[in-house]
Amino acid sequence: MKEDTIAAVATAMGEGGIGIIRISGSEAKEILDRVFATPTGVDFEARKLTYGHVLAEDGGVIDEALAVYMPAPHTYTTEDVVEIDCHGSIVALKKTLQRVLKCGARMAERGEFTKRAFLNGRLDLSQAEAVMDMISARSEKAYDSALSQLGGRLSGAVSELRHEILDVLVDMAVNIDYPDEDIEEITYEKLELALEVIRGKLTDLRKSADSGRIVREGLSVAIVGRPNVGKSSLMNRLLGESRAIVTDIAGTTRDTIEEAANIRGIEIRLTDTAGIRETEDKIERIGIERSRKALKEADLTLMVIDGGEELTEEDKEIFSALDPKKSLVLINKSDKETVVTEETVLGTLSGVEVIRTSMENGSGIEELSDFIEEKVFGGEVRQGESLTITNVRHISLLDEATDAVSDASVATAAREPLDIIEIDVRNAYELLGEITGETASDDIINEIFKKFCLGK
Ligand SMILES: Nc1nc2c(ncn2[C@@H]2O[C@H](COP(=O)(O)OP(=O)(O)OP(=O)(O)O)[C@@H](O)[C@H]2O)c(=O)[nH]1
Ligand SMILES: [Mg+2]
Repeated sequence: MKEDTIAAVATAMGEGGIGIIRISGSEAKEILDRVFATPTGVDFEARKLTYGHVLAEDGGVIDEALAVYMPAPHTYTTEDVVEIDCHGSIVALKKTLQRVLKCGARMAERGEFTKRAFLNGRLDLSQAEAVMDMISARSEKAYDSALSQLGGRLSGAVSELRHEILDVLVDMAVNIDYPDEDIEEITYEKLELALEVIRGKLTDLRKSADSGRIVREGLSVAIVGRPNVGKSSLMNRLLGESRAIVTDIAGTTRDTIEEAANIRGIEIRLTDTAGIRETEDKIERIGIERSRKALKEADLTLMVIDGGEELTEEDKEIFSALDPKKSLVLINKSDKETVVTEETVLGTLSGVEVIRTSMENGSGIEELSDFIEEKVFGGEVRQGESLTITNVRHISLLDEATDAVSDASVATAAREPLDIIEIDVRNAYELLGEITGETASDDIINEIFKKFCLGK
C-alpha cells in the first residue's frame, strides 16, 4: 500500500532561530518543487542544503529559507523526506505549512514520522519509544538511558531472551509431536534448567527498572531533623544557592520547601522540612506534620543532627521513624568540636550509614553525593554501560513474562503435560515480543505513538 505524504512543524512552536517543516512520503520532492524556489532555478542535490524562498500561491515570498531533499531509503522514516528551515517565526511556519498542505501533503498525526520508521522496520517499538524519552529527558542519566535504548540495547537483550525461549518451544514441540517415555523425562529435566536460566535473566533485566524509575522521575530526598541542626543550610548547599532561610533561631523553617537539584547527573526532588519537635505553636505544628509526611514518602531520607550536642529525645524519636536502608545520617557542624560519634548514632539506629559534614565549609558533600549515586545505581553497575529500563510499559511486560516463566517452572516440576506448559512458555515469548513490537497489536502501537509530540 502506498502511504500518503505527511507534513508537520518539527520544531517547538515559539520564537526561535529557525523552525523546521518536515515532509515525508513519495510526493515530498514534488511538493518541495512546488513551494520552494531556488534563485537560479537549479534542481535540489540530494542531502544538500539549498538556499531559496518559500513562495505563496501567487508567487509572493513567504520566507527566505534553506531546504534539503533526502531520498528514500536512508532517511528517518525510510521514505523520501524533505525539510525546510524557515525563520523561527510562528507566522512563517504556519504559512509554509499551509502551502505544503495545499500542495498535496496531509497534516501528520502525533508521532507519525517515528511510527513510519517503525512500520517500515527501521526502528523497533522500544527504539521508537526511546526517541520520545530522549526528547523529554530532563537529566543526563535519563537521556543516556534513552540513548542506549535507541541504540538497541534493550531490543538486543529482549531478542536474546526470545531466542532462548524459542529454542525451548522447539524442543517441546518435538516431544509433543513424537512423545516417547524416555525422551520425555530428559525433556522435563532440561526444561527445568532452561526455564531457570531464562527466569534469572528476566529478573536481572527487571532489577534495572527500579533505578530506571528514579532516572525517569527523579529521586525524592527529604531532609529531616530537629530544629537548628542545619537542614536548610544543607538544602542551600545542594542547590548551590540561598534558597531556604537560614538563621540561628530554632524553628526557622515553617513549611516544607521542594526544589529540583541534580547530583552526579541524577535528578533529585529535594525537600527541606520544618525541624521536628514538640511545640504549642499552631502553624509550626502543621509544618511538622508535613515534615513527617515528607519523611514517610521519600525514596531517601537525609537525617541531620548537630554534632556539637548530645543526642536529644527529639533526635531519638526521629531515628525511630527512619528506615536504615534508605537513610543517611549526617553528623553536621563538624567544623566545630563534636561530641556525637558514629558509634553513638549506630547505637541508636543500627545498620544506617553515617557521615560527618559541615555546611560551613562544605565537607562531607562529596560523600553524600557518593551515597546517593550508590543508592540509585546499586554500586555494581558501571555507568553508561548499564541497561536501565525506564519505561513503565516495558516493566509491566517484563513482570508478566517473568510470571509466565515461573508458572511454566512450577508446572514442569509437577510434571504436567508438555502442551500445558507450552502455553505459559509461548505466552512469555509473546509478551517479550510486545516490548520490541513484534507481537504488539495495532491498538497498543497506536496508543504509544499518540503520546508523541507533533512533528516527531
Ligand atoms: N558551625 C556550623 N554552623 C552551622 C552548620 N550548619 C548550619 N549551621 C548554623 O546553624 C544554624 C541553623 O541552621 P539552619 O540551616 O537554619 O537549620 P535548620 O535545621 O534548617 O533549622 P530549622 O529550620 O529551624 O529547623 C544557622 O545559624 C547556621 O548558620 C555547620 O555545619 N557548622
Ligand atoms: Mg530550616
